[in-house]
Amino acid sequence: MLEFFNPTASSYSGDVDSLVWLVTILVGIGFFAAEAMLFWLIFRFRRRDGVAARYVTGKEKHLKAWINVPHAIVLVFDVIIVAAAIRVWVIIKQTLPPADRTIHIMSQQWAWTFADPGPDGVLDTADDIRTTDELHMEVGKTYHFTLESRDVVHSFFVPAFRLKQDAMPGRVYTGWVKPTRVGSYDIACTQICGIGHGVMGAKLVVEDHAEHVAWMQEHSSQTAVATSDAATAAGAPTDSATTAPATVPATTK
Ligand SMILES: [Cu+2]
Repeated sequence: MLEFFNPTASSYSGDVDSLVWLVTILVGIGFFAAEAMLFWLIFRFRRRDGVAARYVTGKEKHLKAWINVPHAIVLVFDVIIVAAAIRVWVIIKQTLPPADRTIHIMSQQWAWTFADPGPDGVLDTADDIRTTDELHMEVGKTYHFTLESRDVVHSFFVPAFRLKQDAMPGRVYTGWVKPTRVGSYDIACTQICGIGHGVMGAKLVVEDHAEHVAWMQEHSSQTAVATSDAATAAGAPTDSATTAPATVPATTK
């Protein structure tokens, strides 16, 4: 059903959804049990002629079960939720499966700049493809990403991947994702980062192998030409993706 509201497009998006369902079901059981008990007690101890109200402290031994049993149930639910959450946390944030490709993501007020390694599969080479506010990925490939911020705290959020990672200036984050469904998805910034925060969105295009190769060939040649032009004009070697995304020569927006 979560799929209905938000498509799932990564290898671990189903794990995140399962966790949301688990929390919803366990909290739902607790909610309905507590409400049912509340209404039953209201009915059971309603005012009746000839029955005097009693003051109950809860300290009586036979009444302590009303405190201890719900506590024990909530504790068991908590343990289940925490164990399931740790499992998903480890999958997404604490493991790094071998990468097919590595991309670089730079956030800044108020745009995303992406560097794809291009046909040679190696970042910081002449055929890198730099794009602004548009990221292309190949379905079924495992990607590592390095994420940075040039100015303030941003947060890289891809709802369809169920992936969110803050970007703090001065730190380089490494994460991974494996797109599993072809399509066009949203990328958003989810840390309020200034007046342009609301428009700091980008487009994610997950495409099959043939489409991705075509995209790479088209854009890596543009990048290579633009980069060599810029280098010739400046009389200097080109900067790397990680240190100078401001010199982004090609935009596919
Ligand atoms: Cu931002």
